[in-house]
Amino acid sequence: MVRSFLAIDLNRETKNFLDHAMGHWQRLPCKIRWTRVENLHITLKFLGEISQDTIEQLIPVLSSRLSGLSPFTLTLSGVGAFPSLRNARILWIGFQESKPLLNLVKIVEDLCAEQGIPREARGFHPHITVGRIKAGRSVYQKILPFFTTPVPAISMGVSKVVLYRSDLFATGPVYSQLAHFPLEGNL
Ligand code: 2AM
Repeated sequence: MVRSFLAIDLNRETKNFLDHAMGHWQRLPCKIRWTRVENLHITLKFLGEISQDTIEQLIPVLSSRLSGLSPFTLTLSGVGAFPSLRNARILWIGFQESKPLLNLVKIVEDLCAEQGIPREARGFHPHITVGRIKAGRSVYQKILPFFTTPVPAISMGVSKVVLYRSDLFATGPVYSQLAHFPLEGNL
């Protein structure tokens, strides 16, 4: 079984901004595991542990459907936390609303469901996870500078979706690319 997920990679400008910002946030007085720069991404769909057979069936289906979609642009917007600011566990950077992104997620969910992969029960909220709080509850006050960080409206073109394998280690996950699906159509 392979733990895997579908994601959008970030452009250099976005990674540079986040790298710089995480350098500041690292000084916050709270135990937080910050995401390694090479691991930063937007998750489209967490596939969970799926079989090699499922992966082999999914790749051509995604490839043919996604190749018909057009590339689009995403723009960074704001910071936030899951499940809520007051009870922050996951720290993230968000995006401006994007219809093409929601359309892409719907298509991905439908295609994955056809292959027997359960649909995401929670609503889709596009984000980049930048940190995971490892100790402490109600750390809102301690990490206030995170929530007040100005986020520049950096835009990035999205012209492919990537299928990643995720291997978990004590030092953190290692992601490796299994396939990528260019968006090269006009839908
Ligand atoms: P994230 O996008 O909020 O960081 C690989 O594990 C990616 O899949 C992570 O980036 C993670 O969330 C996302 N993901 C979604 N649901 C998950 C789950 N139930 N367990 C682990 N990761 C999940």
